[in-house]
Amino acid sequence: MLFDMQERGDIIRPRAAHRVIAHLDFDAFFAAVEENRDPSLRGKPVIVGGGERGVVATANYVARRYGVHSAMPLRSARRLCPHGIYLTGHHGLYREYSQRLMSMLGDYSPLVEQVSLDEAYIDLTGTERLFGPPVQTARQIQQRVADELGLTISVGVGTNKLVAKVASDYRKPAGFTVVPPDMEADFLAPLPVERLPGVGPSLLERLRDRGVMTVGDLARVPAQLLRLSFGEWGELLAHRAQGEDVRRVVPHEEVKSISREHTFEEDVSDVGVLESTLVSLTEDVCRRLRRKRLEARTVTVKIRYSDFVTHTCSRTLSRPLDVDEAFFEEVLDLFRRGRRRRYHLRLLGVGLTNLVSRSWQDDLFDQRLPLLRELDLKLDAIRAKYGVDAVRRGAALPYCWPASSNRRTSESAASSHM
Ligand code: DCP
Ligand code: CA
Ligand code: CA
Repeated sequence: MLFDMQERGDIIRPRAAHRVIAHLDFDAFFAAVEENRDPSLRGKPVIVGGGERGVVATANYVARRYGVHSAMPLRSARRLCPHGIYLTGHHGLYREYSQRLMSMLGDYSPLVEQVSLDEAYIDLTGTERLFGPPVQTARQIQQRVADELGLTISVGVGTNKLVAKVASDYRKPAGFTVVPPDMEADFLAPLPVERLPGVGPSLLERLRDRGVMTVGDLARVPAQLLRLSFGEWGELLAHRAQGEDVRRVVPHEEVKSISREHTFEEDVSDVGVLESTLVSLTEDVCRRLRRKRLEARTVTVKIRYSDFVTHTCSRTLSRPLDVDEAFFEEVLDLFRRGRRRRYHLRLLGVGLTNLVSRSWQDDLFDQRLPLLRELDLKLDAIRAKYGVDAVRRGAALPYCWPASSNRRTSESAASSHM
């Protein structure tokens, strides 16, 4: 099989002309960690999910044979697999494994980009002199993960992120798929078009209406036509169908805090104005939190009175979150309790600290969170397109921002990468 090149570890030779990028993804991540924690689970169907009304976060491969899959209501899972072992999970432990993978990857290249708790890209271009052929290095990493973490990952290697990502999903679990240079389009062509990242259900439906089933079908549609149908995204799609992707592997700085403050042009005492300002500030920091794929546990409100006396008060949530709604109440409550003097206010600030990469395990705990997040992400998308003032929640309305000069944004970062 062309792309199943287990034995041809040297197939990608780094030349200046192309990059070597690997994408790594843990197999059945939460369930696999649970099996490590309790080896007696091995070989049995294991389902990690929460509460009686919750959904499946993941199922191990044994449980998947019964048709159990992520995001399925637990009730349906129990019907399909009544003798399965149902666990609510150990999220701190998942983070620990995730961090151990990331720090291991840091041994091989400074260009490591964590995409979610269980996956990352690593750019191995130019590492040949230190570690030998990059494909073999990717193989070694897979072996080290098995030896040191006791977990399997699936790995895809290619000349860009898109191809590496699709390749890591090509064979699972414990897959190792290499797409040689100039074979990108051939590799993708026979795959169902929804394997391309970014092709979700609604786009898929529109593509199918036009007879596009595989990536190859898509590659044959003139770019012009795709642009007409899907705008800028259509153009991108045309490139993706050819296996082209110029995105770089960008290591995240380890952001320590995200904050924003607002200095009033004239000191303010009106509670409506103060609270709507806090709502706007909260929306702003949460949007930046989501953009960085982070969640925060601690929220801080800063209050500066007209005489420059400044107070800050903080609260730490029982678990990290990233939805606006979760922080509104905390911020307003902190403000109401923290404002102890009768002076007018000169400045308000909202900050988030105790940041961790997001896991989005919320459905396990709270049925409302996915809906709130969907709303937040839609607002984020509208703001990215039309500007931050394009939409505002009612709560943020009574007060409109004046010129942006008196808003200050800050992010403090540590120098090390994740
Ligand atoms: N996850 C979740 N809810 C979802 C999807 C995923 O909580 N709807 C969590 C549980 C997974 C982890 O994120 O273990 C990683 O997600 P993946 O999509 O990579 O799925 P798995 O690692 O579980 O399985 P695979 O072997 O298919 O990668
Ligand atoms: Ca995975
Ligand atoms: Ca994943």
